Amino acid sequence: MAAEVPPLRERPLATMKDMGMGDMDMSGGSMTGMDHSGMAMGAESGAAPMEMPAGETMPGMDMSGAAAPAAGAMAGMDHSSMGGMAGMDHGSMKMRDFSVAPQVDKNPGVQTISPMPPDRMGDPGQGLEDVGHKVLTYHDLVALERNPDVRAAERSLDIHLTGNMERFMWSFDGVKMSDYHEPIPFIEGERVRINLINDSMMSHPIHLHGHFFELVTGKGDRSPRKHTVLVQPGGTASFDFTADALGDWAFHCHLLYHMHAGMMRVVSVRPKGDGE
Ligand SMILES: [Cu+2]
Repeated sequence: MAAEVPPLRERPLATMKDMGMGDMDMSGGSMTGMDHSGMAMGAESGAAPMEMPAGETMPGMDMSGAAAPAAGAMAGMDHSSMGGMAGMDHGSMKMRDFSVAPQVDKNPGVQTISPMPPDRMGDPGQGLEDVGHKVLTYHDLVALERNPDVRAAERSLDIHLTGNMERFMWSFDGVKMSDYHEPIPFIEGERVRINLINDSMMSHPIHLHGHFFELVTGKGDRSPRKHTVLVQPGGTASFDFTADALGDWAFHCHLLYHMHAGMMRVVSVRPKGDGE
């Protein structure tokens, strides 16, 4: 049997939402006609070209427009099609404002900070917004069985997924694994909400070894259980987990070239009362 090769999908382009600029109405791809030419994203001088493909930006690509990162305002953007953001002061929206992410180390490895990252666990994913067929998201998942631990989280922890696409630098909270050896500590049995905040324009599938966790998607005691969650560009994903496996565990982006670049940390689950 033989069939025609189906046509390729349209090449997805990153949008304002992928830059963490809030939950705007992107229906119909209305942002694709925007004039990005004057928008400085972490560019010290001049404007880096902003219409980038959703795929990986690899070393060796033509990065002639790239400049050293610094706080960049979005002056010069054509805001005429940004209906969902009416009333906002677009002229002052910074794409590298560390005041919204105080824990993130300020260094050249952090190209952008998402100013208003929305929860994107219900989004279909880059390039799948307008494909004309049903696309499943994390919101469609329900656990078959009741979750083993349905306690509310005792504390929460924000972890920023940070990077610099032009320099191919990747990190958590602006610090790559090789520069920081302290593990993220947990006490045996504690239940913690982890909020992953993607400050980059790429998706990162974040993987925790040794544990399953429950995605926070409003499914109560039937929350979907995962060990890896995809955090979409400029957005957030949250999960609750019970630190029930003693020891040191890898915690990293599962795009292994991101992990190798430093987007990884050790999670250490310590016995109760140990050294406290
Ligand atoms: Cu990654």
